Amino acid sequence: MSNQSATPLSSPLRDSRVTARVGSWLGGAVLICFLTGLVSHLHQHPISWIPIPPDPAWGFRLTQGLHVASGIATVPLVLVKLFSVYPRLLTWPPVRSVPHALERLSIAVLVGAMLFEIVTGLLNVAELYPWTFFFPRAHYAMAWVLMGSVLLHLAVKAPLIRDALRRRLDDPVDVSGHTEVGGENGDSMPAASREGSLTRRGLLVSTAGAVGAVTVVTVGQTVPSLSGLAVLAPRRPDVGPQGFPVNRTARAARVMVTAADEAWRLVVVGRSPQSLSLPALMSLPQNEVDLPIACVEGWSASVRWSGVRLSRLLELAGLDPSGGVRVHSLEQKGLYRSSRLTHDQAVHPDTLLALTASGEPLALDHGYPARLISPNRPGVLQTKWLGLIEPA
Ligand SMILES: Nc1nc2c(c(=O)[nH]1)N[C@H]1C(S)=C(S)[C@@H](COP(=O)(O)O)O[C@H]1N2
Ligand SMILES: [Mo]
Repeated sequence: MSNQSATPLSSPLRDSRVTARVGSWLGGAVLICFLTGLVSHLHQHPISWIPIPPDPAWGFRLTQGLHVASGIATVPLVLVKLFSVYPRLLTWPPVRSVPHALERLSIAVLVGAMLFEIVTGLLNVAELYPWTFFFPRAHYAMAWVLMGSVLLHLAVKAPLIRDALRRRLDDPVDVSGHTEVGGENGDSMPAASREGSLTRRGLLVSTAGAVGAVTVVTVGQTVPSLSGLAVLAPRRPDVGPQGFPVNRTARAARVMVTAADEAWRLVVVGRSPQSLSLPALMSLPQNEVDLPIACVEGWSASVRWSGVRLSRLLELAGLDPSGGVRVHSLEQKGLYRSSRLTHDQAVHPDTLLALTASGEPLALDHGYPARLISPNRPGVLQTKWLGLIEPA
């Protein structure tokens, strides 16, 4: 019997040494994805005793870039890991004992949660929402289910994983003590020496290559020097009015008329309330900053903005920012029509009421006549088409 006739289910690639190595990479990616996801959640659902500082300005750009990149990297890793174990997931009878049933249930939860996170995350990157639940809430809740089942899995499999990682990949004896059968007479042969078949090492190298490939074709959505390679990323960071993408257009936000109206005023609530026209705002001292728009969907772009420091407007209106500041859009509906700044964000010298981008008046789709731009905040909190500023 030649090696060729070996059934796929007993492939030497399906070996705990492969599973454990791919599993440890997957574990690393999941951990990065989870921690950076927590950062994103904390930005959008602040906890007063864990304030997120306005510095470094690129903080969210980095953590969200890592979140989406590590999430995408899990796709080849999950596929290879499932490939390496799936015959064991299909064993008959499916349940042999109570502990066995519990083990299988925990794996079902683990795989289910993992697939849910990948699918919803990827669809969100593509701005597709073919479901009725609220994506951030479901994605966040399931992340905890996933982390719980990963920890349980690690605890249950710890001895096996330790053993499998210690064993050499090209050793022909698998963990269970069976020698790989190279011929009918029981010759053993290292998998690495088999002609024409993928070795375990080869599979791991290909897996690493696949991770590299999916990263290279997507990470250009946030790494400018790679933007030309971002063929699988839905957004290029340099494509759009004024050289960067638009998230929600003025038409979608139904502000086409109100934002372009000459009667537009920015109202700032305070001891001496202000109602400022665009020329009035332009006659105030203007400041210039380079700050990124970093969308939770994974794209980001660095833009040069100019406008009036928010702190100056607060002073002018006598608005005390100690309890935070809330900015409101002209938009009547929509989840992101208003946002809150902490005291530190509100008074940061780089936090602007931006009136220009890339040296031109804001495009209507980028928030004309005035938008918020503030360091180290997710794109969803950089509110466009502002109409009102008040104490939070
Ligand atoms: N009023 C309002 N502002 C908004 C949004 C919105 O839906 N409504 N979307 C936000 C999101 S999700 C992002 S990523 C940024 C993108 O800004 P841009 O469209 O100018 O690139 O705008 C933010 N500002
Ligand atoms: Mo966004």
